[in-house]
Amino acid sequence: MKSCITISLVEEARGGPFVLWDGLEKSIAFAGELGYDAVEIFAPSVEALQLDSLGAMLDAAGVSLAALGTGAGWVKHRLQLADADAQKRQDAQAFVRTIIDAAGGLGAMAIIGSMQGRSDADVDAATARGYLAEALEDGGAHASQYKVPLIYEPLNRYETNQCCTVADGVELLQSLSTDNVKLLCDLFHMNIEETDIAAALRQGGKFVGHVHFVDSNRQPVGCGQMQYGPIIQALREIDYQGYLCAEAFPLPDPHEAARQTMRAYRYWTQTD
Ligand code: LER
Ligand code: MN
Repeated sequence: MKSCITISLVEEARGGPFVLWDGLEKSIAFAGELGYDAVEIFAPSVEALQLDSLGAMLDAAGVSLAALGTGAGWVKHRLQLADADAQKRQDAQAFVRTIIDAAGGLGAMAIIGSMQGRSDADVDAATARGYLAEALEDGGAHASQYKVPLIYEPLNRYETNQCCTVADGVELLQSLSTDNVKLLCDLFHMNIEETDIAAALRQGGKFVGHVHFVDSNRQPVGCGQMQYGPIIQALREIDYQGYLCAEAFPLPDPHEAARQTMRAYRYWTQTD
């Protein structure tokens, strides 16, 4: 399992669960200094990614790009994939495609989390789920040209009513014709929704494509009450070889949160 850390470039997301906030170049360099294998970037738009120099920044720091989040489509542009309005759904899908293209060009995955939207008074549950499935079909097929999966993240009940558990996510992915969509298992959401996190990961099996590595209270690993032994054991059993990516509040500060996660990552994966 490889290490990864989140970088946010989205000012509107201040206070959110992203570790590094100090701009692309400094954040990537710092991730490299600490020995992280990769970064996951949350950007307001493709323009903010400085694609003409991002590859060089990553190379200089010796880190890979694991993934790009699409959440700014919702947080900043108020677009989501299950919107009642067909034009807005189309704009949301177009935004997702720009992120898939940017990520794919660097061999990285795009993540659909908050962009999945929710059912409400205007869109019933089956319709919202159908819109999401269409978007995942489209995005999964689009991502395949880059030989990377599209990543879909079940979220806790306070953030979506689409899929809140790994089992829900697996059911949704199994209903698709593409097999190029995988699940993001965020331990924070799982701690709220799952009966048994390790059992859920085992059930996720080959569908598990990315992990947000965080403690029960969304603080860095080791700062809450999550029991990591059974979780790491389950990930080993399903032969998970992807990233354990720190998506946590930058507490007590971004640098210490990054150091704490790296200490915890080394402790839990030392026999890998
Ligand atoms: C949101 O709660 C989350 O977990 C992120 O990964 C953003 O999509
Ligand atoms: Mn997450």
